[in-house]
Amino acid sequence: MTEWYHEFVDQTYSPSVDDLIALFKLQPSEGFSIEEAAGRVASESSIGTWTEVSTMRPRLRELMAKAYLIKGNLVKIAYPIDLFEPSNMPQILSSIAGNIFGMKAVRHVRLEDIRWPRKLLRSFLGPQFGISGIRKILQVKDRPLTATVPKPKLGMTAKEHATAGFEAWKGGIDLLKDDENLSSQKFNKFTKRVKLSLQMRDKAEKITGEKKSYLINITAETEEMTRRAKLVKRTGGEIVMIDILTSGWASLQTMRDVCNDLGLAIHAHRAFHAAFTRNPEHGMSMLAVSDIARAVGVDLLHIGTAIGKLESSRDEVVVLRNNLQNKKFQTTDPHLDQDWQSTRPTFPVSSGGLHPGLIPELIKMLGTNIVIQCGGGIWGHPKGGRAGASALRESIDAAIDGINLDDYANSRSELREALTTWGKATYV
Ligand code: CAP
Ligand code: MG
Repeated sequence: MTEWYHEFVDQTYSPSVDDLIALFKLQPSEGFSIEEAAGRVASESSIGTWTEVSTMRPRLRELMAKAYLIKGNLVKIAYPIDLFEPSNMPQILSSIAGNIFGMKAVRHVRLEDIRWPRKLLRSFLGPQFGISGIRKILQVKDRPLTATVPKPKLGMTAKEHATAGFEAWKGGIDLLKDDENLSSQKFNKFTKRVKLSLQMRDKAEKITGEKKSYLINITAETEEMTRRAKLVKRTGGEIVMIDILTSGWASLQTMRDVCNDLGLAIHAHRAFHAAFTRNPEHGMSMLAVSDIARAVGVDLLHIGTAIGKLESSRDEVVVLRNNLQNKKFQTTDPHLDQDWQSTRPTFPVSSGGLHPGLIPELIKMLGTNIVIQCGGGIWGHPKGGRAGASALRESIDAAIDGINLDDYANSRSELREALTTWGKATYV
């Protein structure tokens, strides 16, 4: 067997602005050095295979990826842009996040970060609305936006769902949200839910004098998603929700096009991400997922809480926020900076086990340019969803004004009851 993996390692190479850069964490299998592992990954993810081939031509050398930096277990690989088909995310990922995860020579492979070259980034649409577009829909300039998923997450009828939305909107919630596994089951049909909920939305807007919206889960096979998006538009909705990872990147790209024509924003739920983001040694990081999601063009994306019910570190959540919000994402080496150029920002959504008692800590960590989603933290309020929604808004007001939550709760019974129910403790 003639191997040429070493030819994919060149630590003297200095990447061109047109290269796509990927940062990997590699753990070589027994008997392999990190250089050998890096060469194999660079080879398999660009043009190589397990042996030299007679069809290799000198001109093809230009397309070889280069592992150009190796630091401990971290490896940076530069990919010539011509390896990739513009605006084809599945093709790009089949290269840099494809066969490599199963290579015998590498025990663990984790794609930590991606830097898009400008030309490739520009081939994707990016978010249509971005943070400012979503704020414009709701006419809320500065404070965090609020969202709620009615719970129990499945089983409510369309009417019960719409009524819950009405209560939450009246209590001060901006965005009603479907749960990730609510689509069009027999107990709660999509069309009926959308119609009833948006009627209630209009009523709530009249009563409160505030703009309200609804994150409507259209997740299904792609043509059905298109039909559902059209129905949302006809019925007066502004934002559709897609479970982007169970649906897949190709269908997200299709829906991004469809939503462009319809003028609808996309809320991205990341259910399934932990199957490949949770193991710190293998799979793909949530940061890489956020790189892909912002490029393709989601307007809102879940980033976690660090202090709620689901696993994520503070560092990770803050880095995700920065990567979604900023025009220039700057980070510490060996992670990769990204100039997002004209790609609009994506609204970071913090969700999962949140309740009013956690809001000051959350805002301290993430600031106010976020969406805060509370499901159980609203529907578990002893006085119901409307009171729960008011308690959430009160906790946000207190946090923004820097007022102690307990002091603020003295004259606000909804907040006081929320604090009595859940305290201010982090979920364990
Ligand atoms: C939150 C939630 C979301 C999670 C997803 C749920 O409900 O609706 O799906 O936040 O995780 O069903 O768990 P609660 P992430 O507010 O009742 O916890 O945001 O990390 O992607
Ligand atoms: Mg959910």
